[in-house]
Amino acid sequence: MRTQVAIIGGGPSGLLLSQLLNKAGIGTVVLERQSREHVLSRIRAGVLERSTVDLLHQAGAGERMDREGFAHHGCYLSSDQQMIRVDFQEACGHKVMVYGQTEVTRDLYEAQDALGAAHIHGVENVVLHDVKGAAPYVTWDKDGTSHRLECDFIAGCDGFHGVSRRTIPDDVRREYEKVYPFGWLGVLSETPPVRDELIYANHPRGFALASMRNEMLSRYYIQVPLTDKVEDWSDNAFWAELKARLPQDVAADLVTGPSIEKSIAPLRSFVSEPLRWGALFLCGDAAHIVPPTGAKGLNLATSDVHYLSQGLLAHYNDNDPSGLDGYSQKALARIWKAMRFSWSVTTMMHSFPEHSDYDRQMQRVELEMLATDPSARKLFAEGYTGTPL
Ligand code: RFL
Ligand code: PHB
Repeated sequence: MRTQVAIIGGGPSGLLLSQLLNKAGIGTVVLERQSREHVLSRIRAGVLERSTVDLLHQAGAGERMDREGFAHHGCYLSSDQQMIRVDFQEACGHKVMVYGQTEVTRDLYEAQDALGAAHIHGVENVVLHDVKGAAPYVTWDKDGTSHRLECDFIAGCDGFHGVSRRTIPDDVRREYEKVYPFGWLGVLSETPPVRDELIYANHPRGFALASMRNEMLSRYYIQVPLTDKVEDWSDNAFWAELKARLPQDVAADLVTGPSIEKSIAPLRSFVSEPLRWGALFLCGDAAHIVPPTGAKGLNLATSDVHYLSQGLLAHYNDNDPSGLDGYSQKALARIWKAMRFSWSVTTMMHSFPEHSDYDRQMQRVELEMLATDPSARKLFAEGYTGTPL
């Protein structure tokens, strides 16, 4: 089997890349370890920056998002009982879209089906070969048979635990990592959201987030120690803890109900450089992880895909190597800015076991600046709505 671009991983990065390339007449094969149903059952991101919204339109996968997504013109940050609203529109002239990653993925799969793009699910033991040589190829096993795919390029879109990044030798790869001493316990429930905008809550008991998917689907998170297990948290215990961390007037309005999904995600910041090694290009979570506080992970994945697809188009259409040669540097410049934003919001909003009274004063003054200083709100709004591509 032969294709132009072999794509490892059929999450949002792999699907969007495949879609943008197929639309431009470039052949791809997506190799995904899980079934499509499994990929579509994962509950993850909820907030799309304008650049992601634009890219989904460009990919021909934005129609349902336009109908069913919700434009958000601001969000709240709460500090104990105080609610601080950052008006994105007023502070920087932009907005974000609330539309779940599950829906983005579903729309991309449907757009891929319409183009007849090639996907192989249930692949095991994926290995990347001759990545630095003239004839790269990928092998895998499926249903007890070995397969081989020859290609010009390989896109590593296989997430943090994938095989692509680890194919780059240790002496080439430089990794930067910060692991936070807590995780987020998330609950999805068929209840009306407590407010019509997101609330990021700083509270001495720990961080909480009130988010949503639509008028009858809420997504809430609370900070928990890394040692906690999902089974430790009954629905009742979750709702009681969430209420304790939200301002009292907000908590009084909270409608609770049975959870339809409950999971714990650890928080980390991670970057692996470079993003290119020979014919291999890393995109999305395969190359970097941000803590979810800034809502940046999916948005960084789509901006990587934008830069890579532009580079591949210039290569195939104009024989111009500059986009591919500059991919790593260009994508990393944007990635590091989003790293800073996600780290700073995470640091401002969470309870850290090692925090002193001094650190807590720093959090208080940062939140106070957001409440009182338009230039602080502008910086936050620009970071949240996203750096232009
Ligand atoms: P994914 O989604 O992990 O997809 C990678 C795919 O590769 C497959 N795979 C393999 N396939 C073949 N062979 C192998 N060896 C393979 N190994 C892995 C996997 O099965 C999978 O299908 O990475 P991708 O495509 O780069 O997308 C990244 C995003 O999923 C991620 O950044 C976001 O979900 C992060 N994130 C958020 N991002 C935002 O922009 N806004 C948000 O509001 C937001 N909230 C979140 C989040 C992530 C969260 N969790 C669970 C970590 C909230 C949470 C709780
Ligand atoms: C979500 O709705 O899942 C969500 C929203 C904003 C974040 C993280 C997660 O910062």
